Amino acid sequence: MTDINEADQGAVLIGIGGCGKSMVQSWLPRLPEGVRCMAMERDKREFVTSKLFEYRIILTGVKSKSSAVEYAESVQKEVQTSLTKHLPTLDQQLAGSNPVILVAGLGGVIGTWGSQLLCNHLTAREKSVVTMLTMPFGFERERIKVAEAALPGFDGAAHRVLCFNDYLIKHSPDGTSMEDAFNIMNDKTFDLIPFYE
Ligand SMILES: Nc1nc2c(ncn2[C@@H]2O[C@H](COP(=O)(O)OP(=O)(O)OP(=O)(O)O)[C@@H](O)[C@H]2O)c(=O)[nH]1
Ligand SMILES: [Mg+2]
Repeated sequence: MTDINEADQGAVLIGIGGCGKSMVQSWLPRLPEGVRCMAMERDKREFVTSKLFEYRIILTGVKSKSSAVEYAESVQKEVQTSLTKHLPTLDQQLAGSNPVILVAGLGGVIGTWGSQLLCNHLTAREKSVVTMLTMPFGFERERIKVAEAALPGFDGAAHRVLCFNDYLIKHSPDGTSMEDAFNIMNDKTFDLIPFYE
């Protein structure tokens, strides 16, 4: 069996949930050679094109849509149950890759709990984990509560980057559509990616 820390095959980016996936997608044209991209979502239909990611984890068992903080524990369990089935294959996919960069927006279900569970799983296996997390907008009050509740659960990561949508949005001129604004914001975060741990 392959030792998951055996060889150094370079960085892997894993876009988790809607925000994580969009960010990784927006960086694709600028990625250094050899960086691999993967993604995790709740549903196949969440991928406009699957070809962008060389490996996808589909958490089909996750039905919960709520990101209210009072349901956090049960939602987290639901994600854990679904994710556990994928871990042996994922570990093989990540064999020799270093660092593993988890990219997610906090406040929703998959991005928050999927990235946290993966962070803890990989850290326990002594992988070098980088988290690139984005805080929701201030007006997304319930999501901010979930994000704040989740943050301490990422303590195991070797390197952490925390972005704030309230700051990222300042890069978009007034009147920009939401879609364009996200594209500009996501593009701006490229320079923050620590490819080498
Ligand atoms: N910067 C940026 N932020 C985003 C983007 N998409 C969503 N967000 C932010 O990220 C937060 C989480 O949203 P998603 O990533 O869509 O949530 P999710 O993890 O897919 O959650 P579920 O759909 O509930 O499973 C949102 O509340 C937004 O603040 C994006 O493309 N760029
Ligand atoms: Mg989503």
